[in-house]
Amino acid sequence: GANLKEVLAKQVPQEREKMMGLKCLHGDKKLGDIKLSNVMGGMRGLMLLMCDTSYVDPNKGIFYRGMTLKDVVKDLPRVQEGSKEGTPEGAFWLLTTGKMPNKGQAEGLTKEWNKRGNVPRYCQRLLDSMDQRIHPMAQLCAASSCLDAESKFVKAYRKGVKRAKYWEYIYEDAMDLCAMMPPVAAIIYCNAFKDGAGSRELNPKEDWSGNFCRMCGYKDKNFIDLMRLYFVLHADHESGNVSAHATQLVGSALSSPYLSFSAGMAGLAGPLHGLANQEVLIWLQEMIKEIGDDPKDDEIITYVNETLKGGKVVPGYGHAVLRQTDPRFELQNDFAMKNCKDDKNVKLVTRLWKLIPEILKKLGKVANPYPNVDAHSGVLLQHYGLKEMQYYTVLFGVSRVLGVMAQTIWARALGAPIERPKSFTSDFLCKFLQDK
Ligand code: FCX
Repeated sequence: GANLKEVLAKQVPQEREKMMGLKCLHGDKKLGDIKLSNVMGGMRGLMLLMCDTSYVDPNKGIFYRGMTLKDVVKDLPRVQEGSKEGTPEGAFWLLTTGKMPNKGQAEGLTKEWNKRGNVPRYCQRLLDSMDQRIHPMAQLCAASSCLDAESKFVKAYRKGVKRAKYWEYIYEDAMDLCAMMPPVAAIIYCNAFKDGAGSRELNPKEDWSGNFCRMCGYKDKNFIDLMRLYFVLHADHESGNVSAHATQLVGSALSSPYLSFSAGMAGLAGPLHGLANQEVLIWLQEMIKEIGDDPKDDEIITYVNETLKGGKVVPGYGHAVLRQTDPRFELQNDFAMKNCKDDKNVKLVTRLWKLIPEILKKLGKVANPYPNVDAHSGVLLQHYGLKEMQYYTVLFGVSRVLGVMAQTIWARALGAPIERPKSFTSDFLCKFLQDK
């Protein structure tokens, strides 16, 4: 079928049955032990969540529905004439259905989003009224939460729709939100950096990424391909990372997808999560200011050590789950090698990749000394002229909507309950553990 909702409607009963079976068969079995150090350590390492859209292998990186990102990037249908990269719309199809779309299916989604993507006037007015001291990520949160007024789920819920049908309305909201994301993000960009100039109309002949780039004032075909790749790579990373988990947590209260996405974006805005791509570039530029854009290895090593001595982390390095170079870093590096390998910053990033892990290893405490997704994206964006780094996390958010909405559709389809872990006072835990 060419229609995503029809495909999902067939899968939902099968998946519900599968989940019921799983619970009946294994519901009482243990998944592990909880130590106090887990509880005090951000719940690392515990088998706590179920997520079918993607899985992070510590060494091989992220899998979308069982496929490595390298295969996803290779196999996604090329929809737009002349484009060398597959579309994020196709990645959304894959994340929701579990199957790689054919060209017609991917194209169908592009067309549908072009129809759904008009941003209501009140949301445009809200964005236009924003003081420019408000960070673009805070603007994105405000825009997506005000769009709650569009929610078809909220209306259906008020009318008393049956629980088994929730997902159908959540699906509509998720599709609308995905569709509106490029124009919302483009308005934020143009207001912040182009004095509000720029088109706010979607062109039905262009895809999601093409429309976004044009609305922001970018026409270079290679740049649009970079954005297609970028949006595919940043879409999903399991459900335990801060942005995905915040989205799921808030969604579990049956808040609309607009509100739960806004919560997710508030998390993405943090410096240890999505803001790292901005931090990487600031750090890189400060380094260049101090030691030039063609420094010797020694100078780089000294600079990195100074960052560490200052009690700061090296942005773009390390990961809570990954224990190898992030394939999302490598795929961006492949793109750079094909399209702009002589760019000075690109060369510097490649050199840092060789030097920084050795320095971090020597600290003896960094679980993953290798680069993550954020170590590369900034220099590529700079190369194509998108230099406003305060904006970079918004790009991450535009992409992340795909993964977290795919997860949200399934969470409601499978009736995931409201999340409510129990907490205890430290005194209680102290007493409780004394006798163990
Ligand atoms: N530079 C310096 N020290 C680092 C480090 C880095 N890049 N990464 C980890 N460490 C330190 C930690 O600060 C911690 O030190 P402490 O015990 O003195 O507090 C120690 O190593 C152990 O931390 P670790 O278990 O390796 O890492 P965590 O799971 O706690 O944290 C993040 C993971 C990603 C938060 C951490 O590596 C970091 O701060 N990296 C830099 C910021 C960054 O790039 N974030 C983006 C991550 C990702 F891609 C995303 O979510 O968007």
